Amino acid sequence: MKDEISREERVAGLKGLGCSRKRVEDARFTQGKGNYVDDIKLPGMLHGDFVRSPYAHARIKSINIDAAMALPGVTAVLTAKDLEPLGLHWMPTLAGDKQMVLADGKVLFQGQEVAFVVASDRYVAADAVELVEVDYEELEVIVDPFKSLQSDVVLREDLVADDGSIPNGAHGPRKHPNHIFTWEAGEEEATNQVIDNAAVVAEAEMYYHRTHPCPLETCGSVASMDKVNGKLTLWGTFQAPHVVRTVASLLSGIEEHNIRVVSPDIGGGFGNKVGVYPGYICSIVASIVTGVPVKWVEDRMENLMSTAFARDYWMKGKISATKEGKITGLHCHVTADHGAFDACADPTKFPAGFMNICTGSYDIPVAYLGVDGVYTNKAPGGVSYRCSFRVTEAVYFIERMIEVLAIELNMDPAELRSINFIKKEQFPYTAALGWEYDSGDYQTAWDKALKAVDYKGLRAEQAERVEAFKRGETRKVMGIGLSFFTEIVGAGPVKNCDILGMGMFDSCEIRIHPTGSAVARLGTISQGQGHATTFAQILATEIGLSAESITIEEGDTDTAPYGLGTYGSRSTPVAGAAAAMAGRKIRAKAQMIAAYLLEVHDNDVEFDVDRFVVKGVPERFKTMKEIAYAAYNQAIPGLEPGLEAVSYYDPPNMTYPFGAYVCVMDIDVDTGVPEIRRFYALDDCGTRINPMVIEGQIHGGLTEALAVALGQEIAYDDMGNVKTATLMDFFLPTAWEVPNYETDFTVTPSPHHPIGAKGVGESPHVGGVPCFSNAVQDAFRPFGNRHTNMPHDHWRIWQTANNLGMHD
Ligand code: MCN
Ligand code: CUM
Repeated sequence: MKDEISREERVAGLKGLGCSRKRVEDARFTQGKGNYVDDIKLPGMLHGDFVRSPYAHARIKSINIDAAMALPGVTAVLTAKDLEPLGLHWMPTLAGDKQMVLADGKVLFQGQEVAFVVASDRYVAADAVELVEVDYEELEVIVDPFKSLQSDVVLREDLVADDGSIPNGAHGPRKHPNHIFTWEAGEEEATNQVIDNAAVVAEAEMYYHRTHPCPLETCGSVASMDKVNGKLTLWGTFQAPHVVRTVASLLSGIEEHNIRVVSPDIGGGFGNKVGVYPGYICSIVASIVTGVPVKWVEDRMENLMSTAFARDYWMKGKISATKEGKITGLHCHVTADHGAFDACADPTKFPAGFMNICTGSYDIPVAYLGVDGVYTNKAPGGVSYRCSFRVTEAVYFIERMIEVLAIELNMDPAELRSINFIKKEQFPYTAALGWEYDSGDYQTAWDKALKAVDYKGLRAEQAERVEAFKRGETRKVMGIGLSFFTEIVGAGPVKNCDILGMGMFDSCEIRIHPTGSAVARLGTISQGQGHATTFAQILATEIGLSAESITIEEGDTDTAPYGLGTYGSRSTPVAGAAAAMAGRKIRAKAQMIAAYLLEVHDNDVEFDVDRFVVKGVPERFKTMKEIAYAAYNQAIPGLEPGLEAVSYYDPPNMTYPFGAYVCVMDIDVDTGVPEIRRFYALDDCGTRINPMVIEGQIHGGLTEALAVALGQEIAYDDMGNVKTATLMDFFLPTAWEVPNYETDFTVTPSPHHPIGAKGVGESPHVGGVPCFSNAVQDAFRPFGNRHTNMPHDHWRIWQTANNLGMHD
């Protein structure tokens, strides 16, 4: 047979790895054809709404639901008393703690769920919420974790024994009734010794404030209990639908095959939709009680006040070095504010997530990390916002410590980084705090970044600007923010990563249809990352069918293979690997079919783009389309009909993407307004699947980093009132604040991933926050600044200038 198109054209036709293929899901989203939880409307469906606590800490003396029940349209009002007989008034959290589903005797944070009203529509439910009378007795509020550890006020009375002793928590001994855990990594004594004897030591205390990802779509669920066949269907904004199914089964006693969990389209997750919320449980219980479907969708204020936050880490560091700037040791202690319940979604062995990646990109011989988790009167949670399990905190910490050390050494911070990078030939590299970094080439990336922005030129300009400022010729100072980050993404492996005992592998199942198109299902779930586009690209290259003819499905537990979901940028490292491995199984069978059809031995054919070719005889081949047809329609001796494969992939290690970011900023010292002149981001995520999707991920993550560094915060007053529960007060950047991002890349494949890909979704946030913050701090460095806390909003920046005497 003669080939009518060139090999190049055949490769391009696949739209496989490396292709900036347009996102297939956008045709739906841009035309209003997405299907979100709130779009689900079932016959007879009722609507739930919560009575929430106005107080951050109070005892509940009584709840009177009579007036609410009397309102026409109200079907039920659930309180903890109604859930108790079912054993559902408390639920386990993903961190091994337990959490009230509805307030049981007391409330522990403002916005806590107290009662669940079920009514004929959302408006009636909201009216009825106002009619529920709750009698509160206010208690002393604690919003400061340091005070919490000193206080006589016991927040979690359920965690103190009758004799006053303090039982162990899920992560070992607790020092105080309000203490959750102590977690340590590294060698404290050896580290202290090095630091005590070092030529140069820099110290810093920093607060990484509480933030919230605030996705466009808030959290919600629709539960439908079909009492006739005993089946529960639950639609919801779940980043891990299979985990929700297993947890729902364990909690309710309904057998797992009788529960179907569906994550439909999700309007942004950013970790906010990993946790299990009382609303999900209440919608299920209400559907079981009423016998009809029940929907619960929170509003914006509820989302900001009560669902998973990020950060709230108080970090204290010491870093030591030789006079020449070679780092010798690092000590870090964190006081971690977890709010009222420990509801982080960290793997069981890591109550402080992967904070022990805090040695960063540097070859630090000895280090120690200690983390104390503490209860306060704030909303629970802790893993959200492109964090990959506290890596954002870790990278912020080390990138600030480097800057502070550079000040101490009177050295250029770019040079200090270069001196200390883990070198290319040191990979795989085992860090002092335990992780084995898979691959990296930091110096090459760093040099490329510094050259791209003309770093030397920028420093010269900055020095001139300082002089001009001192001469009174300008009121603007200039900051050059640097950050170099190493990420750790792709949890598992199962042997050391699980959530509530559920091992962190992932999966892909492929079914090739007779005409050579396919459907592939995975255990992950896109919330905007473009999986329908990019997973098809991985498969296209592996199996030789165009991405255009491969449908990707995720999120329906009745059809998708079991997997642990999408967070911690684990989809590409884990499910992406499963996709490649399943694709290879397809190819192995296709090879046997091709050999039979071509009447040669299996080993005499080889794969070439979209076909199997007889070795050395390129005109003799069978395309994958022909092979697919034959798989179903031709009797092949010794082979079953059909062409399907499944892979459950337990990764041997995590992947370690990295990047080099530079931000150039001008700051008006009289108004405190920063102006971002330039932002350059170089990312290395190994093999790149879709450069355009990667760029989109980076733009989004950088914008969220800008938000967090420059103003976004969940702030509380001393009474535990959330001061930033509306978008009037909570800073969400728009096109107005966002600069033009310049993106760049290097490619250092992961040696253990089947296609060499690392994750990228969280990188821009992880590396972006320290970069923006360092830019602000660097602008004030020539005037004596060492460290100021984020968020660097206009007022705080103005104060920094004022404290440094720049308004005199
Ligand atoms: N990608 C690629 N090449 C690589 C790595 C990734 O083309 N080498 C592509 C992937 O194919 C995928 C996207 O980039 O389409 C992100 O992949 P990955 O880094 O594996 O991250 P996940 O898909 O697991 O997404 C999770 C990550 C997290 S944890 C948060 S938080 C976050 C983020 O993704 N939430 C998001 N980005 C988001 N983007 C949107 N639009 N919405 C969210 O809620
Ligand atoms: Cu930690 S936010 Mo993302 O992992 O869904």
